Amino acid sequence: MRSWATPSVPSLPGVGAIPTLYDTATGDARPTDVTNGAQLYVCGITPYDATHLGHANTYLAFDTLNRVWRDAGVEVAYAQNTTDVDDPLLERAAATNVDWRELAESQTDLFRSDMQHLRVIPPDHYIAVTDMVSPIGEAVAVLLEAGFAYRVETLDSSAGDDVYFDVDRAARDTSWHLGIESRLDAATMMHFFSERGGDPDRIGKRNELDPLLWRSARDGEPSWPGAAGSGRPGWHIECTVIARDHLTLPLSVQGGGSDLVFPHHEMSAGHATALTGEPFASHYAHAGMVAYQGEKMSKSLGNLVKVSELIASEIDPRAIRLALLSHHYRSDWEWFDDDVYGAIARLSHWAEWAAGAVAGTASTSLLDGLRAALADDLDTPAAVALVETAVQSGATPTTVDVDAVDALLGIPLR
Ligand code: 5CA
Ligand code: ZN
Repeated sequence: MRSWATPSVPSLPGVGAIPTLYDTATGDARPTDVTNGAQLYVCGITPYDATHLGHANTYLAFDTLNRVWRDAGVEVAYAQNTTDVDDPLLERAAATNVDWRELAESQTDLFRSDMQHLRVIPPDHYIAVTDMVSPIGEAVAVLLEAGFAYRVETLDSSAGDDVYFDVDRAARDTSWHLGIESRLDAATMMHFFSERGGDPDRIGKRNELDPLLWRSARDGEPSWPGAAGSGRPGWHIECTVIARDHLTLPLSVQGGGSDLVFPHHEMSAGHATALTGEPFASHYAHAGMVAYQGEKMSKSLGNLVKVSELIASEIDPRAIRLALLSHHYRSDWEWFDDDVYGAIARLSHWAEWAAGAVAGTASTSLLDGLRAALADDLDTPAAVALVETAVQSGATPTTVDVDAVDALLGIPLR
């Protein structure tokens, strides 16, 4: 599937350091593993109501990682999915009387345009689940054959069997187990599993936490013929197969917002290990949740501030980027409508400062400082503070200073 245009990224003198990154699975920050180049997978949107500032915040976190790796001379291979067939998308399409494909297409288009405005470097592989149904079905058949998956009868006599992943069998016969990535206790797992698309009460499952791999065809729902019967993919296996087929495993980083820690990333990792015998990723990285009006910004609650609406009201997208990067990617924080005006004022001071730049080719202390801050678990608030200090100092910048803000923070000032 097409992605979006690549922003220009100025080259900088010298090279930055390989970034350290906090890993949810171990609870510590350590250097990212780029033995096979950087292999980055970031979970994409479910395209039914895009793009709100929470989404943007998550994609900017991984865009910063991408920029820091590139600045360190690392080759980056980046894949992202769109969950363009799933229950919430189908429900929204039905509720608004729109064809689900049209809904997915229009919202994916909006997302592309928002990402381009925000100067996010596009993934090399931008992959729709509907384009991967066949390999996903084959992977489900492989898991059935190997005994990591089992069929569960549906009450609907017109439908075939659904297929579930056997978490206990995987824990017994592979290096994966529940908790390996999330480190959550059983009660918390159960809570998130129910809240985030799981079905603990489904009769016939071996373990309440076994996740759906393949949903057999139902009347009125989209389905495809497949190696495990006619149906459509479950949520977690889509990301496993898209990552496996477009990148080299283990991933350097499996990324997303913190609402994906469990069950999504834990189960995607379980499916991958059952399929390949290897761990899915070296790092599991998660961005914090952005709230609005006191609650997590979410499509289901509808408390959204959309990037496209801010841009339509003539807000400079660079100010949106600056407002978001002023928060640490791992913190949970709340958006207030005034935030963007602070960022607009700051951006205009920065642009005045940049307009006076004199030619420079050598590394500067601002460049060194930005590199150090960002290589330390993507500390963008520290990076923003360093630029602010340079601007406030009254000293004349060089073009290298200005290019550093563009290349590393994605904010062109000239
Ligand atoms: N399609 C799946 C992933 S395979 C999905 O979670 N889609 S989503 O549209 O719901 O979310 C897209 C990305 O935005 C995910 O990484 C999610 O963690 C992140 N996200 C969603 N809401 C917020 C929020 N309020 N703050 C920060 N990130 C968020
Ligand atoms: Zn995903």
